[in-house]
Amino acid sequence: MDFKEVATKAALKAGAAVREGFGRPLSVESKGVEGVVTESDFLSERIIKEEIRSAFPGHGILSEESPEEKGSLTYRWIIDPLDGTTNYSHSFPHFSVSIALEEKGQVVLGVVFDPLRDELFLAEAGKGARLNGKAIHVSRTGELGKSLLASDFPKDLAAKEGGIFRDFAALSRKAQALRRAGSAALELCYVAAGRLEGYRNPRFHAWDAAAGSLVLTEAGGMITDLEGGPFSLDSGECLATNGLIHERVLEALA
Ligand code: 2AM
Ligand code: CA
Repeated sequence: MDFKEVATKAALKAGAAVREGFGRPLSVESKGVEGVVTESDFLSERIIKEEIRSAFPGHGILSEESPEEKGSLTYRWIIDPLDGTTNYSHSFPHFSVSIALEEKGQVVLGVVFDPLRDELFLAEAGKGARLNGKAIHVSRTGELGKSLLASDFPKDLAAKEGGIFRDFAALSRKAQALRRAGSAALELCYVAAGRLEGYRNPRFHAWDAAAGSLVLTEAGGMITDLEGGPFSLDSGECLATNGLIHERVLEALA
């Protein structure tokens, strides 16, 4: 099997397990400022890692719920076994499984699966982005006032920095509407699919955005840091849009 097949199989299998646990009583543990974790996070991670290890035993793996496994210098998988765990733990139906593959530090494959809606977003570098096999593209809306935006941010940042809410209020006033939906990977794919015009996140981990950022750029979207500078998974912040409203968002927050 090739990279894409393994990633897809792993996402579908892990997603099915996550869906199985949805709405059932689960043990929910606190990770402090990092939010919560459930049995489904660990189960999903085990399933994905097993699929990857059996196909590509030498590859490196960075996954949210376990220490990084250093492997080949060329290939590293970046996994969020359950993105949107807070939603999940409340039976709020918005979460995903996210799997990306880096080759020499560049994300070359991204798969984000929403098991409740049976939506699989997939992108390969240079080959476009697809939702359940059909090509997707960002929206053509150029006006902030007609844009649906989303923003996620962790609770500890909200407690410490008043700026987060000032930005949130400014975007709420200028956009058609603003959501705080809770799954960074899925929100990036929604910008890619034209369901949102933009998404802003002042702090994420590499696993939240690795797959979604490739789906977004392959669908014609733009992603930068919060000031409009170059985006990287290590920078831990992003503004992702359809490209047309990017400057408008930066101006609205200047
Ligand atoms: P998670 O569900 O995998 O924890 C929600 O605000 C989004 O931010 C989700 O993608 C969530 O991922 C992520 N997230 C939650 N807490 C975070 C933290 N402390 N730092 C960075 N990202 C976080
Ligand atoms: Ca997670």
